[in-house]
Amino acid sequence: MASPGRAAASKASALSYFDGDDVEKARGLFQLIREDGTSVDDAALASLDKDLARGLFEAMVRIRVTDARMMALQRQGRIGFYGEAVGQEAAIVGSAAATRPEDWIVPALREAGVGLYRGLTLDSYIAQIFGNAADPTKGRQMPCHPCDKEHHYVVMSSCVSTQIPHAVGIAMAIQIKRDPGVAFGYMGDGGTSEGDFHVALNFAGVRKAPCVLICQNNQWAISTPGSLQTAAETIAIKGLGYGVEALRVDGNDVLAVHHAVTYAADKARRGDGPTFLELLTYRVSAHSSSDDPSRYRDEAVTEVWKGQRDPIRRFEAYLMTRGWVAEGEREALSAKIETDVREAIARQEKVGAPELSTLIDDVFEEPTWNLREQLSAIEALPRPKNPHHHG
Ligand SMILES: Cc1ncc(C[n+]2csc(CCOP(=O)(O)OP(=O)(O)O)c2C)c(N)n1
Repeated sequence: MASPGRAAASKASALSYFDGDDVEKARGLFQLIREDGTSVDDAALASLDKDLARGLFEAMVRIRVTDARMMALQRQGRIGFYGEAVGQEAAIVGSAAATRPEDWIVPALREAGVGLYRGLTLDSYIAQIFGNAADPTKGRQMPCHPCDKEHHYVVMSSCVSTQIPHAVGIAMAIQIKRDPGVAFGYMGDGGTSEGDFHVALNFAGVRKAPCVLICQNNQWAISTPGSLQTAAETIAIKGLGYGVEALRVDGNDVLAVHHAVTYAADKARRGDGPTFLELLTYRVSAHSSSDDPSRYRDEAVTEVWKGQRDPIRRFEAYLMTRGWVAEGEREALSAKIETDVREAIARQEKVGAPELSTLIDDVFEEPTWNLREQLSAIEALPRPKNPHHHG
C-alpha cells in the first residue's frame, strides 16, 4: 500500500513545513488534520473561519452526491459516460477555495468541482453531460467537459497534460498584459509523465509565470500505478529540476490543501513566481464509467482509502470537534443536494438536442456552400432515438 508519507506532526508548528528546505518540502507531507479528524496543530487552525469551513464541507458533499447521481444515470443509459472524483473532494474543494474570481482555471479530468465552487451552475454542468441545446459547447465535447466563461473555468482539453502548457501560457499572458489574477493548471499523476509537463514547468520557471500547478496524485492513471509513472522519489520533487518551488500535501486534508494552495496563489499574486503542488490522494472509484479497476488493482487497498482515509469523513469529524457540524447534518445536507441535482437533471433532460445547424456554425461567419449542402443532407436523415448516447 502506498504510504501517505511523513507528516509534519513532529515539528513544533505544522506551519513550519513552509520554512523547510526545498527538498524537504517536496518530500514531506503537509497536513493540518489527521486521518481521525484530530488537529495536528490547534494554533495553526485557531483563525479558521467557520463560514469558510462549512462552505468547504458543503462543497465536498455536493461533489460526492452529484457524482453518485450521475453515475446512476450512466448505468441507466441516460448519459453515455461519466468520470467520478470520489475520494478526491478535499483536493478539489481545498484548491478551489484558494482561487479568486479574476483567476483562470485550466482543469484536467477531475476538477468540475472547482468550477461548481466558483459558480458554474448544476444546470450548465448537467446540460454539458447531456450535450443538449443548453450545453455551452453545443454537444461537441464528451460528457464531463464543462466550461464557464463567466467564472474563468476553461473547458478541459481531453488530451492528458495539454492543460499544463495552456495554464502556463495563460499565466504568461496575464504577466505580459499586467492583468490581475493567477492561472491554476491541474493535472493527474499520469499527466506528469507527458512531454507537455516538462515544457510547461520549464516555461513557468524561466518566466516566473504567475501560476499554481496542481497535480492530484490519485495514484492511478487508468490502470497504470504511480510506481510505473516515475522513478522520482515523489512527484513534487520533479518541480525542483525546473527551479519551481514544490510542495507535497495531504490531498485528503481539505484544510492543508487550502492553506498550501493559498500560500502558492499569494506568492504568484506578489509576482514571486510559480509553485508546483502534489496533492496526495486516491482514486477510490473507477477511472470512468467505462473502467473496472478490480481487473488490475487490489481493491482491499481501495477500501482503506474509502473508509478510514475518506476526506469528507475526516473533515466532518474535525468540524464536529469544533461544534461547527452537528450529528445528522451531513445526511440532511446530502438529501437537499440530491433533490437539487434530481431537479436539475429533470430540467435538463427535457431540453432537446442542439439544432443541427449548430454543427456548421462557429467556423465561418457565413457557412460555405459545401457546409450548407452537407447540412441539408444531414437534416434529411432520421434523428437518433437517444441523442445522449456516447457508446
Ligand atoms: C495524450 C493522451 N494520452 C492518453 C489518453 C487516454 N487517457 C485518458 S485519461 C488517462 C489517464 C490519466 O491519468 P492521470 O493523469 O493520472 O489522471 P486521472 O485520470 O487519474 O485523474 C489516459 C491515459 C488521453 N486522453 N490523452
